[in-house]
Amino acid sequence: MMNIEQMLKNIPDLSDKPAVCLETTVLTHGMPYPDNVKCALACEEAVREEGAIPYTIGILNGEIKIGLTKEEIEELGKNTTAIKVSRKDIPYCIANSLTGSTTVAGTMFLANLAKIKIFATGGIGGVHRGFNETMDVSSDLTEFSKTPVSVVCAGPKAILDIPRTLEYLETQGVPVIGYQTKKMPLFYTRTSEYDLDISADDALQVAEMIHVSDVLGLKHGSLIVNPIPEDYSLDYSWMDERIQKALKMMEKDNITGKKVTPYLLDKLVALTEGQSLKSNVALIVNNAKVAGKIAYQLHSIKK
Ligand code: PSU
Ligand code: MN
Repeated sequence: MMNIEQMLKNIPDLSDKPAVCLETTVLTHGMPYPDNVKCALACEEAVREEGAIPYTIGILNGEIKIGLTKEEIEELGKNTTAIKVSRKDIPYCIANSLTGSTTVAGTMFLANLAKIKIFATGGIGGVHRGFNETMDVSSDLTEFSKTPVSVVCAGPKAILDIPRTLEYLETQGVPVIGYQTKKMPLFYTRTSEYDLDISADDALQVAEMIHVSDVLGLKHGSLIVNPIPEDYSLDYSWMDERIQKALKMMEKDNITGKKVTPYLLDKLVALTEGQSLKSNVALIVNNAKVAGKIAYQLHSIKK
C-alpha cells in the first residue's frame, strides 16, 4: 500500500478554480466500450467549452487520481476488472492497491478532498423499486447530506422508485433544484408528474444557492436536475415496459447489492436496441455542459 498521509498531501486544493469533477463508475460499469470512453472525453470537452476545468476521478492501483489523463480514461474504459467504488469501498481499494472506478458517492467524497464543488453525471443512485423487500437505497443519497459537492444529473435513474427517492432527499435536507424546469426529469424522459419545490432559470441562480449554502456552512450537496435534450427524450411508458422486463430478468438471475445498477443498465441497452445508450450519452454530455456553466458562475461569485 502507498503512504496514505503522503497521498492526501498530494491532493490539490482546487477551491480557487472553476472545477467540475466527473465520475468513473459510469465509464466502467454503466456503458460498453468504446462509447464509454467517447462519452467521458466528450464530457470533459463540454466542461472546457463553458470556461471550466474537468477533473475525472478514479483510483488507479490504490492511488487517488483527481483528474485522469486522456490515456488513463482510455485504459480505465477498457478495464473489465476495475471495482465499483462507493464510499464504503474506498479504504479497501486503496489499502489493497486496487484499481477502482468511483460512483457518485465515492466521487463526491474524493472531490471534496480537493475542494471541488461541482460534479456532473448521468443519473444518481436512489431508492430502488421493491425497497420494502430489499431495503436497497444507494449510498449516493446519504452522501448528499455529508459532503458539500453539488451534482448535476438528469434525474434519478428511471429504474428507481422516484417518489421515495425524493422523500429520502427531503428528509436528508438536500435541495433538489430543477434546472429550467419545475417538474422532476426522469433520466431517459424529460418530464414527469412530480413537482419540484425549487427551480432555477439559469446557472447563475444555481451558483448563488450553492454559494449561500457554503457560506452558511450547511455542509450538504445540492442535486441539480437537468432534463435530457428533447431529441433524445424517450417515451415514458415505452421505457417503463422495458424496465419492468429488466427487473424480472434481474430477479430470475438473483442479482443483488452493487451489481443491481450495472445489470439493469446493461439489459436496457439490449431491450431498447441501443436507444437507452444513445440517450444516456446525450444526457451526460448535456449535464457536463450545465455543470461547466455553474462552476464558471460560482468561481465568478467567489472572486
Ligand atoms: N448513472 C448512469 N450510469 C451509471 C451510474 C449512474 O447513467 O452507471 C452509476 C453511478 O456511478 C451511481 C451508481 O453512483 O451507478 C449507483 O450505484 P448504486 O445504485 O449501486 O449505488
Ligand atoms: Mn444498492
